[in-house]
Amino acid sequence: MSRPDGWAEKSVAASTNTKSLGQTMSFESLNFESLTASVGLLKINRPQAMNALNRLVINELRQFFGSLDKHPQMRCLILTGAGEKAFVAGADIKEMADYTQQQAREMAEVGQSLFQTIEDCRLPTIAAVNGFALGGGLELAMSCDFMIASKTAKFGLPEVSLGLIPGYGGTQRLSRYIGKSLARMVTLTGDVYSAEQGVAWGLFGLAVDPAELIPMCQKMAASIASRGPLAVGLAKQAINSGYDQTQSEGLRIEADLFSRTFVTSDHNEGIRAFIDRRPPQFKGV
Ligand code: CO8
Repeated sequence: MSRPDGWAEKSVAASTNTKSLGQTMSFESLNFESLTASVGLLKINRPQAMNALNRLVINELRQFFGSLDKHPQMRCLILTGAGEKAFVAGADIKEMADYTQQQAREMAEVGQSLFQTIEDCRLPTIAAVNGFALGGGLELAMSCDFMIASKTAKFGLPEVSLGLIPGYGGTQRLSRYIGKSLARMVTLTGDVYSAEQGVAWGLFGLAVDPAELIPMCQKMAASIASRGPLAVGLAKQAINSGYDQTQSEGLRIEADLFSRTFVTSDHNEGIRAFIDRRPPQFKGV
């Protein structure tokens, strides 16, 4: 696929700053830190622009998620926004201002492909929604495995107020989270809604005090990281692969993936540890 102007140049510039995961990662628009050996925290870091997704951010996220296979020690990633006010306030409106139809299509496809990679990747991801999650920001959060919000967070798909429609998957993923009627209400009004409302609709798993957001996500990430990593990956795959299928096809997928756990050493270890009344030592094999 050809890229909009400037895409390749940005890609090269960002890659020169990249160090390997697990060490300090250095991107221009992202901050990565290892909270523990197995849990990472990734921040979108453009607080002066409410962490809006410009080409650089999209490109660095592509690099970040593209390099995960080399880092099997990471078992869960928390994704959040830098600063107090925003998770991500959408795609960068100023950058989009002069797009042609062709560029708009290409940018939408690049972002959609990235968000699909996040949804499909082996690494469980938690969106810690710490403030405004609007437009592309909500679309990014929805590509994570689940979302935990600060009680002060706000969300919405305000694209229609700009004369646009969502382009990073919002018209498809929101209805899968909250149902078609509510998704149409959020999308067609373009209004901004509270975190509490998001919990009531099942969009966010929980809404917690702002100071508790990262600790809560870290606690959940620690639970995930302590489980059999192959089983966690296969469970995610079973839910995602079966979701848009008929139930009988979903059950076939589940039986297939369930049976695959029986050729892993981890399943022996998990069952043996239960019988021996000790914590399991999973190795991911
Ligand atoms: N893009 C670029 N800059 C932004 C964005 C954004 N999405 N959001 C905020 N900023 C900038 C502001 O322009 C401002 O910069 P400056 O100080 O240089 O003027 C700075 O961030 C601070 O913002 P505000 O002063 O507006 O802060 P407030 O606290 O008053 O308001 C809001 C915060 C409510 C979040 C407000 O900034 C806002 O409404 N932002 C826009 C939200 C929005 O409409 N998002 C949807 C964007 S469209 C989209 O996401 C489409 C996705 C699919 C794209 C596919 C192809 C590209």
